[in-house]
Amino acid sequence: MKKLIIVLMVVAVASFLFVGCLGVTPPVDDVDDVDDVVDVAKTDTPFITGIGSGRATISLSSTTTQYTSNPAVVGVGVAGAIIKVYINDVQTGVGSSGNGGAIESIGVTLAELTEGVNELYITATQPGLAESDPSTKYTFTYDETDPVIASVVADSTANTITVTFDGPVETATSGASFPYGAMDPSNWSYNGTALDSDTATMSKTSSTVVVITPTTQVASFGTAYYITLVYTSADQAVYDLAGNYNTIDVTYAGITVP
Ligand SMILES: [Ca+2]
Repeated sequence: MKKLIIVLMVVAVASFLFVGCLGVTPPVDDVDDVDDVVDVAKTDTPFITGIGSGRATISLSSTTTQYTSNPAVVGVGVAGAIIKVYINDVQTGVGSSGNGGAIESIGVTLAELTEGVNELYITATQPGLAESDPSTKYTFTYDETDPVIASVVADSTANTITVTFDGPVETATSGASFPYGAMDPSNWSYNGTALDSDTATMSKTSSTVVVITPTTQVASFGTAYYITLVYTSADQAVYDLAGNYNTIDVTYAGITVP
């Protein structure tokens, strides 16, 4: 009898637990509702074919392409979609794709860009569908500061004055997008003595480093060494690759000659 009571109690407890478990199981309808939200298909992912029509202060890191006004995104997506432009994960522009899916010149404003490297992508959203995954990310450098001289090293043995800028400047000697003032000796003066093609030659080790070789021995210029990038006109200024240039003379002092 005792055993029977124990067995009955065990059955009763087990039944209670079983019913309790059923009680916390979500209703079937609720599960379906969650699935319905997840199941909304995403719009096909669009892709960017270029960033164009930009101001001169945009330069893409992957190319030497330069732009002269606000950047605008061009790409391809599905037809009739809302196209959102994100820069550094913040939505900064919106447009739409045409009937053929073409995305034409969705602009973003310069105020939305930060100096340095920026990352841009787009998404597409068609009616009734969820926002697509981000397109391939496009990295570009935004540069709105004038080029400056970062350092100068004079070498009396090699008879050279090596000038390093804070970043790449236009050093092409032909076919340049901007004037190539860095490679024009008449844009330079050393210790107040203006240089020109008769008194110095120019070369470069990179687009950030140019070398002035005076025809006169470097050390003979004097003892207090400084170099000046002489601003003459916009046509002859030293430009960075984004098209910024100084509008006043820039002097770098404290040059030591070994
Ligand atoms: Ca710059």
